[in-house]
Amino acid sequence: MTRRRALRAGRLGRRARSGDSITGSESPARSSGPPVLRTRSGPLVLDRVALVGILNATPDSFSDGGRHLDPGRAAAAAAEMVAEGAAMLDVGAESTRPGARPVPADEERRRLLPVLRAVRAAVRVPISVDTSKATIVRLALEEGADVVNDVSAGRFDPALLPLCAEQGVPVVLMHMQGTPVTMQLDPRYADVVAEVAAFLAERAGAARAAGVAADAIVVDPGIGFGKTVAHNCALLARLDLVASLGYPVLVGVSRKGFIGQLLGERPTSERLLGTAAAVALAVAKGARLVRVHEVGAMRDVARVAEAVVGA
Ligand code: HH2
Repeated sequence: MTRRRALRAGRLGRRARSGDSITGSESPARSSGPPVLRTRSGPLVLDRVALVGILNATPDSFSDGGRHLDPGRAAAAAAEMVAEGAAMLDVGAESTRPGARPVPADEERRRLLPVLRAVRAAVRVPISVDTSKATIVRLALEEGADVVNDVSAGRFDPALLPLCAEQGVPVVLMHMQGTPVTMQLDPRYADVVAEVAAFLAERAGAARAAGVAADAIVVDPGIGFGKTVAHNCALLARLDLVASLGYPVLVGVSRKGFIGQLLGERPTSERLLGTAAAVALAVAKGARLVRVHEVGAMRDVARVAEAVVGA
């Protein structure tokens, strides 16, 4: 981290501890009422927590790898998730689990497009495409995707944010330290929450400088992306600092490694209740979108958590 970024992160950390927000002049001007993501498939009104169902068209994703490579099976899973309450689906074709190597664009396209086509035909809710490549974004938008979900927040491909601006589509900007190959080797922060918030403020600024509208930006602390168990817990505990940036916050905790580690090396198939705890706490601290595998179960969790928050 540069000295300037470290100083800024330190300032953010101090302000967070003193309870102030970090929005200031950089925050998006927001009219009254809930945030709304305007997508080609209609508005996604975030007056309630939106459940984002995960569909990975990959052979190797850490949890659902291989299950949705077949377009017919992916479409059936998509329809089921929507019936269970998914407000959006996130379709990806490149695993970003720790240690995963980048997938060439040709391979990503070959996996993604048939699945995306089938899913688009099966559901009407907005679909986000989980990719860091502008060429894939362009093709996915032609196949009916509505939102871009970039785990690199526009850093891996400089053409991605200008393309989102040109196409007028919302974009999810996620924090990651390093790359999927390196990120879990030795993640370090002086103050993880302040540094992640400062990074997201900077990337939101980059998106706006590229022409993306303020109300088309979603930020995400990137749970599990270059973070230890303690870092992930700190981010969930102080997620309100990220929310205070003024953009809707998306959180992806579903079945992730830190839950397995907290529960004594539980396999991914046995992390449902751990995921539920993390989703409830994320909602309590301001998450407006939660990216999950088990939509029906997490809908119940989110509904109860938001009722308590709003009481
Ligand atoms: N997590 C994963 C992938 N994409 N996108 C956002 N915005 N936030 C996340 O937390 C996030 C994400 C990793 O989970 P998964 O897709 O289930 O696995 P894999 O990367 O192995 O495909």
